[in-house]
Amino acid sequence: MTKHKAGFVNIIGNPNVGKSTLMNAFVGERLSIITSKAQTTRHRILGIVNGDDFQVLLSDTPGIIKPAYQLQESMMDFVKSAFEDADILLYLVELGEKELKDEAFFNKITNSKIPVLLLINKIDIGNEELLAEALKLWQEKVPNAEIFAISALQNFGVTQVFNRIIELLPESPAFYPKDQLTDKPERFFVNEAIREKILIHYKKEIPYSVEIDTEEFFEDETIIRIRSVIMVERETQKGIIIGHKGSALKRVGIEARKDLEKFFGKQIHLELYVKVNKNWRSDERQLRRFGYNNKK
Ligand SMILES: Nc1nc2c(ncn2[C@@H]2O[C@H](COP(=O)(O)OP(=O)(O)OP(=O)(O)O)[C@@H](O)[C@H]2O)c(=O)[nH]1
Ligand SMILES: [Mg+2]
Repeated sequence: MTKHKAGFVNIIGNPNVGKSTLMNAFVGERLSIITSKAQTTRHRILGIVNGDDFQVLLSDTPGIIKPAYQLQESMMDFVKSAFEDADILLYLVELGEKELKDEAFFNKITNSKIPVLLLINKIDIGNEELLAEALKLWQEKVPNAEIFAISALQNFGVTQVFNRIIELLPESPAFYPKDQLTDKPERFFVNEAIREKILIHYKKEIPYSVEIDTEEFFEDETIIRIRSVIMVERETQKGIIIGHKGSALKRVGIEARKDLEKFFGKQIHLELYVKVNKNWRSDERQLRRFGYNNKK
C-alpha cells in the first residue's frame, strides 16, 4: 500500500503574474479573485486538493511589493509566513519578467533547502524565442529550481506541475478533513467577490482604499441573505463608489451576487452599503479586525 502524503505548497511571486489563476486551476474552484490589477490578493488563502492518498495544501499569497502602508506590511507578513511553513515552493514568474522587487525574498528562494518549482507563466502570449530566453535566464538566476513552462489561464502544463508536486510531497497524514476545500469562512468569499468587482470597475486609488466587512450571512433552505459594508477611507470616495443615483454601487451588487450564486449554488440576496472608516489601512487595530493579523 502507498503511504499517505500531505504538505504545504506555497505560491509566491510578483504581483499580477497569475498566482491566483494558478491556485484556482489546481483546486478547480474560484477560491481566489483574479483581476488585471496588481495587489488583487491581500490574504494568504488556502486551497486544498484531496486525493485518496494525498492532500495538497496550496497557498495563494499577495504579490511581493515594497510596503508603503500598514496594510501592505501585513500583506507581506502573509508572504513571509508562506516561506516559513512551505514543504514545496512554487515561484511563479511571467514571461518577460526579470526578478523580484524584494532581494531578501529572492535570496530566500535561491538559498531554499526545500524543493523550488519555478513556473514560467503566460506562455500563451509569448513565442518560442521568448520562452527559450526565459528558460536560460531563470536557470542562471535560480539554479536550485526545477523549471516548468505553463499557462495557468489555459490550463497548459498545470497537470505536469501537479504530478511533480505529488512526487515531492512528504509522507504525512492529512492536516484537514478530506472534504474541506479551504480554511476561510463563507464571509471571506463574500468580501472577496465584492472587492473583485470594485477592482474591476473603479480607477486609481479607489480599489486600494476599500475593505469589505460582511455583517450578516444568514442561510436558510432556499436563499442566503447577506449584508455587507464597503468601507472607504474618505468621504469623496464614498460618493464615487455609490455613483450617480446609486448606479455604480448597483452594478457591483448585481455582479457580485451572480458570482456568489455560482459559488454557493444558491439564490442570494445581497445588500450593500458604504461607510467611511478613516485611514483603516494604517490602523493596526482595524487591520486585525479585518483579518490581517498574522504577526507572530
Ligand atoms: N495570458 C495569460 N494571462 C494570465 C495567465 N494567468 C493569469 N493571467 C492574467 O493575469 C492577470 C493577473 O492574474 P492573477 O491570477 O490575479 O495574478 P496574481 O499573481 O494573483 O496577482 P496579485 O494577487 O495581484 O498579486 C489576470 O488578468 C489573469 O487573467 C496566463 O497563463 N496567460
Ligand atoms: Mg492574486
